[in-house]
Amino acid sequence: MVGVKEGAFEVARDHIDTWTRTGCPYCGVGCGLLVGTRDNAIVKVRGDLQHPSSFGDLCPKAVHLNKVIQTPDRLAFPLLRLRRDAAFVRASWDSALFYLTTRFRAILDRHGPEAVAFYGSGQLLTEEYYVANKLMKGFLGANNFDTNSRLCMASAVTGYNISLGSDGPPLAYTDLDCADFFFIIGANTAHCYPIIHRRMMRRKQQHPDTVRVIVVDPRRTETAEIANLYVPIKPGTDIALLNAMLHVVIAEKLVDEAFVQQHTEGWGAVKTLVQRYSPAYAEAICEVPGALITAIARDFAHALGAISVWSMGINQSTEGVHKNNALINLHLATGQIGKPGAGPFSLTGQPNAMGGREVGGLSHLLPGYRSVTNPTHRAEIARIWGVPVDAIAARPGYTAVELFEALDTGTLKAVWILATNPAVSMPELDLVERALRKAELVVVQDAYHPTDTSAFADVLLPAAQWSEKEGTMTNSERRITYLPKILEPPGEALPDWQIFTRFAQAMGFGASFPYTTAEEVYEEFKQCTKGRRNDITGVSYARLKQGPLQWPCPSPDSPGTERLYTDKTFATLTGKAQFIETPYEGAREHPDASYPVILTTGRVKNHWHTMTRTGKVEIFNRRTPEPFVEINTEDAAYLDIQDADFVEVLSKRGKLIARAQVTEKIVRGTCFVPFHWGRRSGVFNAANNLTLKAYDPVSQQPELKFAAVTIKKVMVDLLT
Ligand SMILES: Nc1nc2c(c(=O)[nH]1)N[C@H]1C(S)=C(S)[C@@H](COP(=O)(O)OP(=O)(O)OC[C@H]3O[C@@H](n4cnc5c(=O)[nH]c(N)nc54)[C@H](O)[C@@H]3O)O[C@H]1N2
Ligand SMILES: Nc1nc2c(c(=O)[nH]1)N[C@H]1C(S)=C(S)[C@@H](COP(=O)(O)OP(=O)(O)OC[C@H]3O[C@@H](n4cnc5c(=O)[nH]c(N)nc54)[C@H](O)[C@@H]3O)O[C@H]1N2
Ligand code: SF4
Ligand SMILES: [Mo]
Repeated sequence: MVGVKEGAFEVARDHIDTWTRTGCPYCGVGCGLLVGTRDNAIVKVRGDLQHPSSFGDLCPKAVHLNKVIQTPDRLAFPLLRLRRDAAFVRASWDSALFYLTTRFRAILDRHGPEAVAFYGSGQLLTEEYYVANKLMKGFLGANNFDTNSRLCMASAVTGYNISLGSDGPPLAYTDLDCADFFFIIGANTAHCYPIIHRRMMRRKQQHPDTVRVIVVDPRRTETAEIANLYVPIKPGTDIALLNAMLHVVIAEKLVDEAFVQQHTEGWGAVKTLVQRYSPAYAEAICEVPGALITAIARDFAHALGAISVWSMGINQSTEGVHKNNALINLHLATGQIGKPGAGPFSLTGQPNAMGGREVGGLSHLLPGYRSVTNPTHRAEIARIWGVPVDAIAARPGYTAVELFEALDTGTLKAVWILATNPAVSMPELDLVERALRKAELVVVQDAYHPTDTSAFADVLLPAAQWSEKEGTMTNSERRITYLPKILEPPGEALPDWQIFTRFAQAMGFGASFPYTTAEEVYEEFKQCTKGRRNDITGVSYARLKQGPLQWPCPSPDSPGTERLYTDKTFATLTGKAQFIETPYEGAREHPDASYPVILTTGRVKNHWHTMTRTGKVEIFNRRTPEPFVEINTEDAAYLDIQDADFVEVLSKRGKLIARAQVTEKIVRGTCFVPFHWGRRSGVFNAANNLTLKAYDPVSQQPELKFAAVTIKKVMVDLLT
């Protein structure tokens, strides 16, 4: 009887009133979803067959979205406290905004515009970024709007800019269907970009004799299962490998001389530089056998279409920009760019990291791929915003790490954190906690409370999240998807753009922030892209409701653009792509006798970042219930560590304690810890207790993939 009852209940629960087309709120693959709802609740999520980026495919994170949206820990009302040791009390929006304007005005009056900052996220909708960015850069007077994209895509942005003259991944996913060489370096596509991964896998399965896949990673991840060749590399040494590949290309006369002559500059200097990177020389640095390096270089150059696919294993480094440039150098030397199935494809992690770059969501950028340091760019944006040219500061604002350092030293007084959880995701959590404790004012705008970061807030603002608001996002292949509002948000939660619009109005900037809908914001932003690389003036909500579009799309009758640089004219002043000298320098911290092991960090299948959402899905927690430390089998034997033993990992910054996963799938001398857990789950659970804040000098992206640590076994009874 019970069974029948439950069965009946299942049928009733699965009854769906409406299916709505939307985009996925997780990763940058940007799959199209169909969301089945009933009574203001999501019942089921399916893949959207009509979405041109995913054709109905989706991964478990999206399938289980129905369990993460309407939860008891949703932040539904503004909460306020006048002292950090006091309990939060509920406030109306009016009183919360009144409190915030009073505090902001006082800080601005006393300390000037540099004393306040917004810290956002690649998970905001394009419209939301735009409003927050405009408020900070055009009206509050400093450029202190940075985002977690600084921890994610900053090196790729800078790499593309320097090498090709503009940001923007040049490829489309259709290129994955016609490439015959995939060079996956520093990306775990199987776990982090499952639908792109499946697409590459399909291509290989269909053409097993002609398509080759190479995976370069210090860990033999599930991604390596589709590889013809897995290349175990010592962390932090990719430049040596890439320079040596170029060395082989030159030595074996595989350079596309015509392409190099006609479409590039700077070849001579790079040619000279890589002379010393013989495969044997590189082998001594990256520990990849020279013969293997030669073989990969040959395959790369001989391929009809070679695509390199990379992500955080390349970007999150003190040499992240040069790693990007070194990869692009290879594409330029072999002419593997601007034709079907070829090119350097940086995968974007967050669902709208691309939109963030388009609206200028980093502290040195302005909307439409512009820079705050460029006077013409400032003038163009000032005109659209209706402010005097000098209203936009010429100096870049604080970047993510600088922002927390400035809170720590007291130069920065107030921070408004939205759609990111820095108390888990930033390097050197001691610094982050100290900074947040010292701050005069911390505003946290999130969908949930408590989070690791909300614990430090004075004011908590409830954000409507995915499915509860409308707007747009751009995925890794420059494709914009419209996401409609499907559900009512809980309590008084508001879309992020509305919160900033109301705050701007309360600050007295109402005339410049008159928005009543997300579409009005979008229409204004669109004007900022006119004539720019990421021109979307031909894209309207009405068009997007018919289906997603790839930019540039400069007129209403433009079908959008599948692939960039097909005419081999690059975005530089001369139209030529730039070869960049990329000497190998190595990671900032060196293992030594006290800290002999290299730590690298990253993700697991199905958990999303700081787990405010995926942490609510039972089967994901069952699969990965707690942090762990991957240790190489031989290292473990040497340290007398058995699988599942508790180990202590210590760096100069702090400590982590977790179970060991002893495996041959990680190179010797290296360990790996996922970063999903923060201190709220246990002080010593956090990978970012160990990481360091050192960053790339140009992109200012911190080194989250390399720290020196020591590991030892701990007895559990000593822990209790
Ligand atoms: N399941 C899941 N998917 C996600 C996310 C998530 O949290 N969970 N987050 C999304 C976001 S925002 C991002 S940015 C992407 C990140 O996607 P990925 O970059 O693919 O993920 P990571 O695990 O951070 O790192 C990728 C790989 O880099 C390797 N690596 C480390 N050091 C080096 C090195 O020096 N050289 C090389 N060649 N490889 C190295 C690691 O071993 C790891 O396998 O994933 C997106 N997708
Ligand atoms: N050690 C180590 N650290 C890392 C990395 C690593 O590889 N290793 N990777 C880095 C990278 S690439 C990234 S992208 C970051 C990610 O790190 P975070 O951005 O800190 O991670 P999330 O958990 O995605 O945080 C998003 C927050 O926004 C909230 N939220 C969700 N939807 C909305 C909304 O619509 N509005 C608002 N206001 N809030 C919302 C969520 O509840 C959550 O608190 O981590 C970085 N940190
Ligand atoms: S691959 Fe990424 S975008 Fe596609 S369903 Fe999974 S998480 Fe969402
Ligand atoms: Mo990311």
